[in-house]
Amino acid sequence: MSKRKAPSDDSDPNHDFCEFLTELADYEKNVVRNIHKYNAYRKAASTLAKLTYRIKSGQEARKLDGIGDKISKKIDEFLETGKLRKLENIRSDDSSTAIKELTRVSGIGPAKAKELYDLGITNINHLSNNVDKLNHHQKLGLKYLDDFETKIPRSEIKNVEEIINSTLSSIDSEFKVTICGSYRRGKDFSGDIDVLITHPAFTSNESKKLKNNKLHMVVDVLKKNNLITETISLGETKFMGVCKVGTLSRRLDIRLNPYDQFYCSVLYFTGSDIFNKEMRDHALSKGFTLNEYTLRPIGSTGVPGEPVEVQSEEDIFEYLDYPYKKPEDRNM
Ligand code: 8GT
Ligand code: MN
Ligand code: MN
Repeated sequence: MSKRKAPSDDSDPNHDFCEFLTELADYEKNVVRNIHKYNAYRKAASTLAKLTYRIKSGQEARKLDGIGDKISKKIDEFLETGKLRKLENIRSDDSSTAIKELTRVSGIGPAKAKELYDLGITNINHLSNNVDKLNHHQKLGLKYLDDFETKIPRSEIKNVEEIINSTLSSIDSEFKVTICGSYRRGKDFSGDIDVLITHPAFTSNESKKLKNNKLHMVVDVLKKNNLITETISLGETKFMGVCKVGTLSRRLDIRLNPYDQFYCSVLYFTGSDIFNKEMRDHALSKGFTLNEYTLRPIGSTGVPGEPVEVQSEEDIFEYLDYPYKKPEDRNM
């Protein structure tokens, strides 16, 4: 999993710091379940990842956005000793190790992992003998663990995109399909496939019944076509499941969002999650609330008003006085 690079690598001069910060972030998310600390470590890693020069001391790092006293001390410790005591302790702790392993399974979050650990289940092998403790999603996560941990090359996602496009256009030429997530951000490899679908006949002010039928219809036709092989969950607007075009099974997410809310949806679903969080925080500082559907001004009473009209992703940035970032510049 970890692709180690020498710290001197020109393209990524602070890679080793980012690596330990990411490991600490995952520990905070999965074991401690402190989402604030998780965000703080991720933010610091993202700041360091953007630098084109090597950080020489904690003091130097301290001047950067999102790096405080504690993280700058860790950078010093790492520079002086080549490791971190905190990480050494985490790595040698049984419950941390077990929770880290169990959360590899799609559908097993930190709380479920802790529950399993408390039942004495400490590794994947144990888990395979205790599938009765798992729900439908978690069972599929275990079944396809190896496949889901294998990154998906762009070419394969492009293939899926073409299959979905041609399948949907053969039933209704007005479907609009956009592959979002890390693929839209230009990554060479992705963890899953995130598909956003809209249709002009499905807008935010119409009855729920129609959208219900539409996503079910989409999933049905993609199943008949043998693209979708498993369903994890299927709601009115959200499908989670599994698809297969090559030799491996892949996690597939589909969203069906209203046509008039396409640009907020595509922004949200493109991510990254850290980028989304920064943009939402920025929106709040400008007196707006931004979500997967709309951008709304917050009035003096604190109640969000009517959504502003948005004709492009750029419009959203412009409303917020936020310098436009192309999808490939949202990898943080
Ligand atoms: P990946 O290559 O690991 O899949 O990277 P990704 O494509 O950036 O991550 P993702 O987890 O597939 O999320 C893509 C976007 O979908 C995120 O930016 C986020 O806003 C949105 N998203 C959802 N549901 C969820 C969810 O349950 N977890 C996460 N992490 N993101 C979600 O729509
Ligand atoms: Mn994704
Ligand atoms: Mn996803």
